[in-house]
Amino acid sequence: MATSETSENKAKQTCNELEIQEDFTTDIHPLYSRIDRVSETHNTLTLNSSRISSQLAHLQSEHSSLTESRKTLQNKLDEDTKKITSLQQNLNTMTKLKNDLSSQNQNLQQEKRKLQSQISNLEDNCGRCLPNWVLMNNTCYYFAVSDAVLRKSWAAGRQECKKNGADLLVINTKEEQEFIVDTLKTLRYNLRFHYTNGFWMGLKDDHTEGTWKWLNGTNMTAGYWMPGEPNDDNAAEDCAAVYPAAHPLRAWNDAPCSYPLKWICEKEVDITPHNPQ
Ligand code: 2F8
Ligand code: CA
Repeated sequence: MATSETSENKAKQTCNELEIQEDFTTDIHPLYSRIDRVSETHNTLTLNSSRISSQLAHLQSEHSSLTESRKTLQNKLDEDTKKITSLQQNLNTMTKLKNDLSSQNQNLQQEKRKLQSQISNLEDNCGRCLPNWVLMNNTCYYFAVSDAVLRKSWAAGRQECKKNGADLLVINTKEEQEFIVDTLKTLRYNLRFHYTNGFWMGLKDDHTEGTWKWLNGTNMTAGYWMPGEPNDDNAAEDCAAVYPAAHPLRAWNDAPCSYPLKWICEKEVDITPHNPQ
């Protein structure tokens, strides 16, 4: 009996153990499976994290390299901008210099033409006229063309002529009129026509309006007036002036005697033999 009880107990114990094993497969095994999945996920995340870290390091390195490049380029840009500004300033200076030189060149060319004309006058005059005076048919003429000579009234212009033993211009012939206007135009080069660019002559109508008399007392017969002149503008124009007009035979105007203009003097050639030392 005792033996059979023992066998029965053993069988019961075996049954209990089997029941425990059955519980293990249903409760413990899923936990292990979850642990595996978590572990797998952990591994994946670790791998990703290390990849991201590596990419981040790469990007940081690229960023600092690009920042460095940007700094270098910015410095280069600043330097180039400075150079461009300096070149622009140089260009402006050079352009101004070029313009100044060009204007100086023009002035020198003009001066050269004047000097050449004076030399040829001197050569032609053979010393018979004063320097800067022009000889024509035994008469010396002075044209106050120089910019250094200020415009004056008719009376003051006449005084200047008298200082040199001359008087204001008297025109006796058509040829003399043409010579005067041509010479004016030659001497004044690019001088355009303007009422301020007139030259007083020795011709007035201050005694009787409309009766024009030369300084030598003769009445004017042939007049080379511009169209519409003389018009005694404002009833105040009693002195005559000649202008570098396009048409040499239409070149006179009457103007107020007090108006400031240039003037032309004339003087007979001194027939005393010239005896240079
Ligand atoms: O229009 C002709 C007129 O022009 C000028 O006056 C506006 C002249 N004046 C001087 O030369 C001072 C006039 O003489 C001339 O008739
Ligand atoms: Ca007039």
